[in-house]
Amino acid sequence: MISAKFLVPAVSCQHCVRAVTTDVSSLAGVQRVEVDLATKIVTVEHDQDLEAATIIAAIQEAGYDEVQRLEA
Ligand SMILES: [Cu+2]
Repeated sequence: MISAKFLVPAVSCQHCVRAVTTDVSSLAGVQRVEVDLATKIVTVEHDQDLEAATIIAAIQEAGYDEVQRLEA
């Protein structure tokens, strides 16, 4: 299991938290999604074979174009 962090600056309310959580959770291999509204950091626990690019794409599909991967 890998824990990856992404900064999503446009996350601003509980609606955003739900949208990102729902889209990322729907990916195969995702164990847990946590969105911190204060820091705008999305933490995703996932299987080894799920790539960061796939998670970023899911966040962008939720409507948040700017996504920055943070080093763990
Ligand atoms: Cu919002």
